[in-house]
Amino acid sequence: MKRVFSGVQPTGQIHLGNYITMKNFVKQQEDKDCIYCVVNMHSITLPQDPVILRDRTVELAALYLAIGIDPKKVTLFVQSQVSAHAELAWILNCFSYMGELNRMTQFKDKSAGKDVVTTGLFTYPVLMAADILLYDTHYVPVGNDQKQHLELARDIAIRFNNKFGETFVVPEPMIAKVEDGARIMAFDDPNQKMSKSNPNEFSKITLLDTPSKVKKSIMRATTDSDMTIKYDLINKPGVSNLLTIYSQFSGMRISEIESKYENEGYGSLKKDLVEIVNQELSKIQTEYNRILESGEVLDVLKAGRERAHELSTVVLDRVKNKIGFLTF
Ligand code: LTN
Repeated sequence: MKRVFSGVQPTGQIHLGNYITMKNFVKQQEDKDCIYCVVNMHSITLPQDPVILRDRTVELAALYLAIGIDPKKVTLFVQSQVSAHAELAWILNCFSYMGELNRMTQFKDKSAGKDVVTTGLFTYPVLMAADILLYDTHYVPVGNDQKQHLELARDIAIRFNNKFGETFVVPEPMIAKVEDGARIMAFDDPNQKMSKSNPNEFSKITLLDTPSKVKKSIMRATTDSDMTIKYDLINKPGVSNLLTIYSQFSGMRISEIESKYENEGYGSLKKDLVEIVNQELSKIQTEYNRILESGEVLDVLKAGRERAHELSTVVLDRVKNKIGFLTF
């Protein structure tokens, strides 16, 4: 079975864009060996409140389960609980170049204008490479923003393999298509991606939002004055965004939705979308609360950590042998 690895940071709330990506994680569990990781070690590359970080770590795991990740099929665990990640990251740091890390656009963006920039932020992509390479990963579902990091992970793997012989599986990206909801845009500005860091609360919907917040966000969403309900990313980005979300939540094809609303205005599309989104969020929220209250999320994380530990030890020992570290 092909192996998939992906990580999500336990910072900020999960919005619809993240959710649609995570729904794709649920699909993968049917025919691939999926390893999903709460990457809290990546989160501390920027300052975090310890109490909030700990809560968010468990909450993100509960949310994974609430949206349909099946712990019998998937390995779900917390990065900091498997020390092989830190160990391999250190080793790979010694095979990564300042020059290539300096070219990472995310680093340039996140460090721009800061007085203090930690080396953790700088070597963040090396830790991500370690995450992926530790599990002989074949595929990594990534958005556009992470493509460059995955490319670096491949470069490091190839470089190491060339020097020491076949050690790492070289991972391939799995890039979602725009029609599959890869680019969910902000409600207040459909030319910008929906983002955790956007300060306008109505720019996004998060999975734990109330029905009235969902309603306000969608009803206020920026559209255009042309009034026809048509998917056209260039001329009608706002309406196209609503159609993409509608399609992802209803399972209907975009063309079907266009015909359904042929003689209708934006108001009725939006009203129905509010209903559809609220129905699904309400199911997720009920499940989420049940999972957190029952404490089952902690059992899942313990089992996940065991399996992740077993798998990663094999690869880490392989690496240690190659570079001349003792493994007994
Ligand atoms: N950098 C990623 C999170 C991440 C990740 C990974 C994704 C950390 N390690 C390994 C895929 C594979 C992000 O911020 N989206």
